[in-house]
Amino acid sequence: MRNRRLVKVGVSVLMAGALALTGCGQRGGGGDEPGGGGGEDKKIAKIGVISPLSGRLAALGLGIQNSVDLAIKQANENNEIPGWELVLDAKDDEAKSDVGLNAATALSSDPEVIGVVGTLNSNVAQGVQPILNSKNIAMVSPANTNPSLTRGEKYEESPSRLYPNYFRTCATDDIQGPFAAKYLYNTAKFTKVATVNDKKTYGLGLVNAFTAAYTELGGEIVAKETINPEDKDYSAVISKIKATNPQAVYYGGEYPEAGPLSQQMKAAGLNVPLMGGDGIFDPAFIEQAGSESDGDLATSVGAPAEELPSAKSFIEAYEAAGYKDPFAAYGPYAYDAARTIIEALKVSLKDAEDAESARQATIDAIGKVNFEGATGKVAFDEYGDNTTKVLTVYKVTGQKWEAVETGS
Ligand code: ABU
Repeated sequence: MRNRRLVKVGVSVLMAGALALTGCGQRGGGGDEPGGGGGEDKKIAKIGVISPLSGRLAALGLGIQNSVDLAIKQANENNEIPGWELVLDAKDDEAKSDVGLNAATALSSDPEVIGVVGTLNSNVAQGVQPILNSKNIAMVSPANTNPSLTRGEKYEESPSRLYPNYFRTCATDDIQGPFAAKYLYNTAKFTKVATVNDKKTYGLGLVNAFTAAYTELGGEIVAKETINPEDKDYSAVISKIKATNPQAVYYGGEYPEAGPLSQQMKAAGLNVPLMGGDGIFDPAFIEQAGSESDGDLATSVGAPAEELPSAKSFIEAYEAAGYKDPFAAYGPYAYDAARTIIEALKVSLKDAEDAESARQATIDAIGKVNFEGATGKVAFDEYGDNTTKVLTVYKVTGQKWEAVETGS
């Protein structure tokens, strides 16, 4: 007999949900504790999250967790899946591949888990994808931007879908890199750029995509350097770059390294903008880069949430819920990733006996979703990529990220 758990959902769960919305509750999804007194019996379906909830990228990962939590609570309160209670099961991957593997293994061993939102990091996703795929658990990432995750290593010449369970709501680096290249070459009129990457899946892939587009436009890459993420002193790399007189440095990696790199560049007299991708788009970059970071640049996924009519209700609900951490770069995309799974569950759980038996139907239904999310229209192509691809260039202005150009 399949593992099937019923909870009684009544007045007390609604109160727990309300408490959680005010930030007083720890448990996601409105709680699965038996409610008191005569409520409806409900079956459980869990939506997992795998993202950095502690460590170097927690500022981004917590925004993902909270945004999924919000989507789940709203779905429960609106009884969007009659007869079912959705429950959040969030796991911390610490932005590390091995920890992500353990998180995926734990979630995939739980028969109540039907879908997972995550991961943040493309290199962590590479390990998580096959584990969840082997159990037919849908995985929807709000933040993995490396193109190979959906279309394989040869994503340009012969794209081929690797894992049928994998989808993502964000745009990808084969668009993000060229978007940055066009900004630096066409808009900023820079013809000489140095690149630095952290040798990881995301950072290296992003720099490669940038380089191809920038040289195609006519720009020159005057230096190609790498750093080790654990390094703290970038003086050797900066000396080499400085000798080539670049007009900007394009960095592939994340803010914990990009911030100090920018700060050390300026301190060493290399007073040119550092530009990076969505991995550096967080206030923590500016805090670490310091007062000389005005003029630094980043691209990030989507249009600025504050300017999107579609994101208005998400932002209002997020603020009303009182989460301690901001929704950050990927919050609206994580909310839409959770909404993607919930939309699919409306179909797959309708006549299902339990969550485990509805996993494949959930993957099938995700492939067919088409709805207006916080970030705009959400629907997936044959590889699992979102058909809506929007990016924005941001510039540090007065020690704040300010949007300067949005395009698709
Ligand atoms: N997209 C930026 C950070 C996450 C990643 O590794 O793709």
